[in-house]
Amino acid sequence: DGSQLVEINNYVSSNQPEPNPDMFGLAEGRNLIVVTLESLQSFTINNEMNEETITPFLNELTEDEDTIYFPNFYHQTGLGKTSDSEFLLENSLYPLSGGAVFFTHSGNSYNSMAESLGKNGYHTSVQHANTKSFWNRDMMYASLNVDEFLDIDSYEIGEGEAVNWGMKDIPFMEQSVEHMAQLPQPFYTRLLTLTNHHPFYLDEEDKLIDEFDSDSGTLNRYFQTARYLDESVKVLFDELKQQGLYENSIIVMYGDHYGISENHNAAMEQYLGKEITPYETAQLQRVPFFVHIPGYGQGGIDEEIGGQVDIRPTIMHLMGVETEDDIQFGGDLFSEEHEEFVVFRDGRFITEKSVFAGNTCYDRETGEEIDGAACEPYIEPAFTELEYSESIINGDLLRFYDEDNGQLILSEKELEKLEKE
Ligand code: GP9
Ligand code: MN
Repeated sequence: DGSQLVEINNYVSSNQPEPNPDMFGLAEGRNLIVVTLESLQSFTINNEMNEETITPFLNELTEDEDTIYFPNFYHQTGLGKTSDSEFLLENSLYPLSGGAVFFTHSGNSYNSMAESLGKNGYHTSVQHANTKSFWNRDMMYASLNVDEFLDIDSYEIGEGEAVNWGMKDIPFMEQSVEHMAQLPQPFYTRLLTLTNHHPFYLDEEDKLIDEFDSDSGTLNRYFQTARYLDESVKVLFDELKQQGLYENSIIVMYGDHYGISENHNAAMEQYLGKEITPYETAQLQRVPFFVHIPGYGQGGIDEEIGGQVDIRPTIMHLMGVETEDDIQFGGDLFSEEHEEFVVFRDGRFITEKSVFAGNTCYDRETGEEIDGAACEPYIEPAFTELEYSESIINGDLLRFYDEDNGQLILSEKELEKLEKE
């Protein structure tokens, strides 16, 4: 019942880092464009495959003065894959350990970023060229208070414009920007890409680099589809400029989850030129996170360690929206007080000094096994985070919370019960 929320609320409120005053409100009033970079892992960024650059446009952004790039950023998804990443970013809650929360708890009350920005005068939408019921998105988006879902019916897929799972990312970006030109402003829109998805097939004309040469066709092709995704991001930026939407927007991009599973470890070892230990597997869960603010001028590489649960507070503060009364598990990555502690959905975790994976404690920088004492103090907190988040979802506890004034909504009986405790 609602009284469970008291303890959780105390826990999350005491862990909220203060916004960084230099970043708070920097993008206030601008359009917010969030791009999900399907299956993109950070090892592709600023890296080569047989002397070919994998992500030339994103690489440029890592050195761009209007962009902040986070190389130590991890996905925290479970079985719900893309949908889990959406859940993390909208709610700053962890997804579930079993099953996709988009399917199991689409009727819950949430306090999503879409809802909150909606209350701040934003039109909110998601754009994705797939059927609306995939991952139960149509149901979940209603609960997340997304105003409009531009699904496959909003796209014109011409001859040769589909491959693999559906519409190719380049025409998808072009048409999504056309949609944006029609949206009421300011808007918050999320674009979900699709081409860089297993099994990573492409038409000949879209192969901008060669395949890799391992025994895994999956990994070999992955480099090509990642290269194509990168090209589509360049198209997005170009189209936004052409439509006059660029200057007054900010563009946030993140990788949703791994593309290359552990089934391809032998091929990955060949590519990386090192053995894949549980430490390396955990480090391979890094996904790119970019915040691009036209005109910012002070960008660079931010080594802060964070995860998808941190996206919501980070963005909300940039948009000038306070989140101190929100029940969220992440923290603003720009805050001086942000804690470097990333919990994976399966209980592995990363701290400033250590990586805990395969029940072993590793030095985060060197990957050497170290004394378990370095990880020990974090095992219980990692569990608590996941457990509290899970209780919120399973008990639909946010229906007992009024986020507008930060008050718990408890019945007489629940209040009595609390007094007795
Ligand atoms: C499907 C797309 C891919 O609409 O989001 O889903 P995934 O398999 O990556 O979760
Ligand atoms: Mn995905």
